[in-house]
Amino acid sequence: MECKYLNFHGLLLPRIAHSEESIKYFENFQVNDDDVFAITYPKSGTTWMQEILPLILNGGDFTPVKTIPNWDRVPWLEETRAALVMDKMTPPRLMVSHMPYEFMPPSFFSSKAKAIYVARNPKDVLVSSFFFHQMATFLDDPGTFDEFVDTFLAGQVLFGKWTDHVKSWRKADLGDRILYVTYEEMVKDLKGVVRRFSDFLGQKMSEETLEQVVSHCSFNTMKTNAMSNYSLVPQEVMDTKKSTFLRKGISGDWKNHFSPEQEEKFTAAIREELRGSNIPFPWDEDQPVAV
Ligand code: PPS
Repeated sequence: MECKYLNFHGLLLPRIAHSEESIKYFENFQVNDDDVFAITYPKSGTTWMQEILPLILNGGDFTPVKTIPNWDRVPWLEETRAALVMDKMTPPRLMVSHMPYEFMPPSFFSSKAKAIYVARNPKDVLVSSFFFHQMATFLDDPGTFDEFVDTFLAGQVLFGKWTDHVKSWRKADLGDRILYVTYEEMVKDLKGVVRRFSDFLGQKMSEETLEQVVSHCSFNTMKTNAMSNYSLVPQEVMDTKKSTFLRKGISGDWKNHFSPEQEEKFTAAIREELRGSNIPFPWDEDQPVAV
């Protein structure tokens, strides 16, 4: 059986959306100073950013988010669709990427392009990914939850280890070109975060537009937007009987899935890998440890 993944420097990339050519396109891409990137480890809020960013940059025009699928509206730079839609985009171009920092195209580093890095509690990332692996027929079966905890910790998942991704982007030398935010902050105070995004991107937004954007980007509204909820994808590719893409949209769902033993093992492994990196571990309010 053909392997479902492409191996890029040890990272697993699903073949359904990546190819040797798409990676070449990514590596040779000429980044412009006014380009805007949302960077995420998979299952950390990518689709959410694909909804929010166009609305901020176009002053609250809802046409694109209601008429263009998320993967063409704000494409993944490393995916095959990028080469097809990028030329048609009007500046500022909006992109997402799951790539670790060191693999970004050389022109990214010399440009003034801005990046927003969204991180999510890795335990919730794992849960979201587990259900995604069950429904996405282009990914390997995740096995049992216990097995998937090990697979995740070993980095045998899409785009490698969560800790490597977070570390690579946290030590990024981009000064005020980068903004760090967490999925949890977005869940707690979407309005405040959207305001931070618009300030960071130098966009003015009226209170009325801000309210409309926040309402449109709520989980329940996005779930009904066919341009963002993956209902355009055939059932044979994403089996919605097993799980939906916009599944729960909450923080802390891990508590419904991790056993105490799995949680202990997982947290110990993540902390060990983040040790000395000075990255705060802000998710567990009962364990507010900076490692
Ligand atoms: S992917 O496959 O990497 O593009 O997935 P990604 O979009 O990064 O992550 C999917 C999870 O993000 C949740 N999501 C949201 N949560 C809250 N509010 C809004 N508006 C929203 N939009 C997407 C989505 O439900 C997935 O998380 P889980 O925990 O599985 O529900």
